[in-house]
Amino acid sequence: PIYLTSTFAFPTAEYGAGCFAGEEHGHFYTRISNPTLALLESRMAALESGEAAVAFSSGMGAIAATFWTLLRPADEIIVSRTLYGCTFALLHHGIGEFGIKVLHVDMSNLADVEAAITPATRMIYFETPANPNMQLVDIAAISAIAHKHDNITVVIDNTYCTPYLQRPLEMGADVVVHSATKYLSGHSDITAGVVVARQTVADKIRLQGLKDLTGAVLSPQDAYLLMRGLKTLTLRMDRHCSSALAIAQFLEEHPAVESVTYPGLSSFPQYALATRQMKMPGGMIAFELKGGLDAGRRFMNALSLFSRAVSLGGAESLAQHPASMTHSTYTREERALHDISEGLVRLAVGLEDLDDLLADITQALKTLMPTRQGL
Ligand code: 4LM
Repeated sequence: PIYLTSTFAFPTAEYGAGCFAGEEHGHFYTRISNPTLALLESRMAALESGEAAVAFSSGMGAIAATFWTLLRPADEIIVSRTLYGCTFALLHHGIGEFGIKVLHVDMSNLADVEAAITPATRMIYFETPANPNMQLVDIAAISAIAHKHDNITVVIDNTYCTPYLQRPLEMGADVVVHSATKYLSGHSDITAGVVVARQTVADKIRLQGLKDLTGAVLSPQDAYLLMRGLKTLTLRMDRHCSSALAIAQFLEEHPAVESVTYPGLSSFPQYALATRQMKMPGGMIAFELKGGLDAGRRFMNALSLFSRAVSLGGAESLAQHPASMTHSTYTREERALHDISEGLVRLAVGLEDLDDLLADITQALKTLMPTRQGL
């Protein structure tokens, strides 16, 4: 059932007081808990092999609540080099301005991560694969380094993979965050976020990060849609992955294409890690055309089945330009420093017929090829 209520009646005044004192465990206000959200949370905890989960109204709500709950001024957070644009903005224009030191490290070099840890380090945070350049981070290796120290929480944004492809808690991470707006819900019809963690950590994130600091509670109606999406997660991910692999292979062979970055290609620099850590290579492709940004824009404008749109994980295939869209929160200089090329085009491969997708890409690439007179 969808419990469309913001508040719950107390049978007695004493019971209500007990709820607020933490002595009673019933639902009493939906910003703290709701039966529909509780069902979603128990399913997400099970899928990620975690003890407990907390649902949010967006991925950014989940990430912000996690940072604000687990970090304090003078703490240090080590993050990977490339992150989703709004996570980067939250770090640099949000928590970084409140006295928390943010340190970006190339996590493919484990010694650099080790060297960056100080007594003030409280969190290591990364996406793998990273949005938008697909760089991977070795979850087990980084978790092992972090846990040689007291008090460092390893937090992983598992949006690109979902627990079907990668389960960070089983590899030693402490907390998983999701934009459930993407593959988990799967239909581009809601925004949602989820945090999965140990019970004590999840309780803290619920009572501080969700209840007091962000108030970013998911609507029960959207929790229902998210649970409906979860029922087809594996079927959808199988299709996203098989189509993305075929498209990546096709792009790699095409004369108009400069480079393709996709974890399922043997040319992918971290192919061995991808095979070890991910069940399948996912539905996201980053690629560059010969002719860079200008060619990328012409390609995007020529697409007709792919939509020009940000986001990912829905049924519809999307193409976007990170430097001017999702990662325009970085300055041009910051993008150069963080390995986000100006010419990169990002594809979120959807569920349409593969031949139709390949035909659309083929005709769009054709517009970039030099035409010979008379042909
Ligand atoms: C996009 N991404 O890339 P909400 N973590 C990751 C993400 O890709 C996103 C979020 C968190 C895109 C949105 C426009 C790895 C979002 C943030 O959008 O707040 O649910 O999640 O196109």
